[in-house]
Formats: sequence, C-alpha cells, structure tokens
Amino acid sequence: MMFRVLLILAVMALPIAASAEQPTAPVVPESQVATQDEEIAEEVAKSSFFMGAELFTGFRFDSTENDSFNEFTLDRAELTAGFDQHGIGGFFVDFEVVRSAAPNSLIGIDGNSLVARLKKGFAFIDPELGPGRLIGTLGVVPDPWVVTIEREFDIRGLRPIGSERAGFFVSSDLGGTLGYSIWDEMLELTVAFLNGEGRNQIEQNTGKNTTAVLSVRPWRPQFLGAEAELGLHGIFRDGSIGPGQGRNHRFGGAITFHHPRVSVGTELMFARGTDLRSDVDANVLTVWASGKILDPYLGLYGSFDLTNTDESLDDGAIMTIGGGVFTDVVNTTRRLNWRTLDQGRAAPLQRLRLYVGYVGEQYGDEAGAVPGAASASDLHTFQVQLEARGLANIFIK
Ligand SMILES: [Ca+2]
Repeated sequence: MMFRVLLILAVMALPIAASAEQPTAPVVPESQVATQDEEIAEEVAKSSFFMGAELFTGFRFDSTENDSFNEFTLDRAELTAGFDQHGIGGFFVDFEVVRSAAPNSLIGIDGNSLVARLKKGFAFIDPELGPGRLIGTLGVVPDPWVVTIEREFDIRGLRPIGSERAGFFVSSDLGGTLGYSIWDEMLELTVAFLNGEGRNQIEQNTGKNTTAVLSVRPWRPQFLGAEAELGLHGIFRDGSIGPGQGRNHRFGGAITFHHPRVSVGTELMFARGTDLRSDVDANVLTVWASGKILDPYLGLYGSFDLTNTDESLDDGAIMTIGGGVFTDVVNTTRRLNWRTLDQGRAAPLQRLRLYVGYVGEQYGDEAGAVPGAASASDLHTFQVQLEARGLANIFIK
C-alpha cells in the first residue's frame, strides 16, 4: 500500500520535473497577458459590467467487475453577470444548469430536464481599509473554503476539489461573509455565517454554520516567465444541518502551489457529522498535480483521493486514482480583481481545454458498492472532457 502511494506521488511529480527541464518552451500566452494586465490595471480604476460563461462537458465510459456503461455528460453550464465599482463594491449573479429530478429518480420537469437555477447571487463591498482590504458579501454566497481552494485547483474542469467531491461542502449557501486581507492577499482571513442547508434548501433550524478560513501566501517566486504562489490554508467550521440540528463540523487544511505552468497541492479534511448522518465521522485526503510539458499543447495531470467514509469502520475507505493528458486550445491567465470570475484571482478568464484520462475507484469492503452497480467494488472510467471558460468586461467611463 505504502509503495503504491509513493509510486502515485512519483508519477504525479512528473509534470513538474518535465516542465522544469524545458525553460525554453514557448510562453507566448503569458507575455501577451502581461501587456493585457497593464491595460486592464488602468481600466479597473473605473466601473465595469462583466459577463462570463463556463461549460464542462464530455463523454465517459464506466466499467465494473459486472457491467459497463457509457454516456455523454454535462458537469457544468453556467452564466455569470455582474457589476463592479472598483474599490467600493458591486454584485454578482451566477446561473447553473442542473437535472430537475432527485437523484435515483427519473421524474423531474418534463422528464428529467436540464433546468437553470441560481447558484450564486450576492452583493459585495471591497473598500480599502487601513493597511488592507475589507471584503463583505451577502446573498447566495460562495463557500469560503471551496472558493479558496478552487482558485488554486487547475483541473476543476475535470473534477471538483477533494472535500467537495467527498460531499463535505456545497459550493454556495445563503448567508454572508466578512473578510480582511493585507499585503496583496499574503494574509487573508474570511469568516462566513451561512444557513448551512446549501443552496437547494431553505433554512431548517435556528443554527447558522460559522466558518473561519485563514490563508497565508508567504512565497511568490518568478520562473518560466510568470509568478508562482505558495498558499497555506486552514479551516474550522461549526455547523449544523436539518430540523434536528445535527452536528456538521469541519476542520482541515491545504497546501497549494500555483503557477500558470505548474499546479500542485494537497488537502486534508475532517468531517464531524456529514450532511446525511450527524453521528458519522469521516475524512478525505487529496493530492493533485498538473503541469504543461509543451505549453500550450501538452500537459499531464494526476490526482489521488483517499476518502474514509466512516472512521469507526475498519475498511470504509474509497481510493480514487486519476491521470491523463490535456491540451489547451486557448488559455490566458490574467490577474484581475477576485470578483470577476468566481472570485478566482488566478482563474483563467479564457480557456478551451481538452482532457483525455482515466479514473480508477476502489471501494473498501465496508464502504458500500459502486453507486448504481450493486456488489461491484472497482470502477474504471475512461473520459474525454472539454473545459470552456470565458469572461468579458465592459468598462464604463
Ligand atoms: Ca442552519
């Protein structure tokens, strides 16, 4: 087991080593971005409307010991719009597409149609205050942990971050956040007060989820024509869910290192009570890496998740290993202010990326069966996935 884990980590380190050996590879997109950044830096002194869209879609082939299945999938289709008065505030509205039927049901709107619903909709303020910046949001707001780790997670088009994938977080909820960051986000603290029921349910109890997220970004080395950033992140959440106000706490941390050419990180999250059962303690460890060997034509990625679905069981773990290649048809990374697209300062504002890869999942004896395949414990998935993202600003004098 230990050897397998080491082997996985070694394989995941390959893209970093490979990209470091190729310092002369073309970095045209980044240099263009630098010029655009300067132009945009002047422009953001004004107000702007912005509009963006994201699409994650693909084809997957699943195979277990007993059976196989294949389907075309749509993991995300989102439309974002908002207004930003630089240094004062604005608002942000984000619609997503979801299946209208409940899980394991086929009866929704006109069959099981894909329908649009609000994912995020909030007003924000972001004035300079003292040595730093105050950031407040109110409405259907992004979860402060998901949004913090997601912006460092370069393969979001392929899969969610580990703790969201394990069901420990939903990406938005009703409530408000208050944050303060200093020294260009080198130190940042965000506190959130949320209903705790997620965006698909009204409040069920009097308790509010109180979350604190602390990020330290102490090191920003320059290499391969761009700036990288090391991030150390921690979270504590006092939470509750449902009419019975069952416990739903979280604590954990993550280490991230992000560069336009290389992205690696690890996240460890503990749940004391899950959304479904307040008496269950669970945890998940995730390690990921992605890197461009020939920018922008060829990149490699890998991920490893070890989910302990119930700490009281001897073999309640699910191990997931993924890896493959990607190519960027279009990719520009601009540093604009965090509101403009999903609060992602390092989020690519234009990207068209194609992934081809494999995911293997192994369910422990007490972790249940592969969903939808009773008595199967191993799931092999081959997938082709397209990630498309774009954002435009309309500046107002
Ligand atoms: Ca609540």
